[in-house]
Amino acid sequence: MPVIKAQPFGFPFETKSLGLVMIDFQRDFVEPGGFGETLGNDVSQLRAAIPAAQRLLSAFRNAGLPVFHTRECHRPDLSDLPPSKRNRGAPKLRIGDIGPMGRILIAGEPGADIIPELYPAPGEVVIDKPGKGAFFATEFGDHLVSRGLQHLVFAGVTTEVCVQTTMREANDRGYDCLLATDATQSYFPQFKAATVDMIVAQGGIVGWATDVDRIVEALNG
Ligand code: C5J
Repeated sequence: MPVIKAQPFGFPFETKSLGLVMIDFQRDFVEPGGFGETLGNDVSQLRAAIPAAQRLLSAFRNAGLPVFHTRECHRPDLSDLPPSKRNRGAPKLRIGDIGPMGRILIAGEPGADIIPELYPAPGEVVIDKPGKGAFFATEFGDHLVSRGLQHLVFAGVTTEVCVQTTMREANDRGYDCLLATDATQSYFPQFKAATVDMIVAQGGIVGWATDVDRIVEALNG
């Protein structure tokens, strides 16, 4: 079985059961005027993950392996948006309000779509999710089961929120999860570092972590 060099130890995988999960690389998180900025974040920080995420995406596509993209967003009628999520804090614009990229975090609006640099290719599954985790209230789990996947590589934003939540959900469901450390980013560098540390701690209690070069190296055999 091939093994990817990783922390806390090598990540063994079978190519036939390997998939890539690209979490929430949406304009609303990465570009000015979106959800991330309304919360007071410097969204430019997330761009650091894009070049490595592009290399990872190309490697999976070239290997003919399945790629999943997720988008955190809500129905236009807000029926899947809990009031607790809409009303929390004091953002400049709330979810569903009209911003420069359309309604904030609403399915079908330009801001909720994936950034052009990492746009899904035809045939790649795109999961719209109302929560931070990709399994909650979606068909994501069914897609993984129907393709017989067991080993999942994760990239995306933000590391400690939707990426970590989805990795934890996947780990609890019995998947082997590997975080691509340079293809994920947070608005808070210390939170990214802490997330990587807590994923690999205690013998990989949530999973594994490594950089994109190690993953590409292993995919290229
Ligand atoms: C956040 C996400 N940070 N995609 N969502 O609210 O991580």
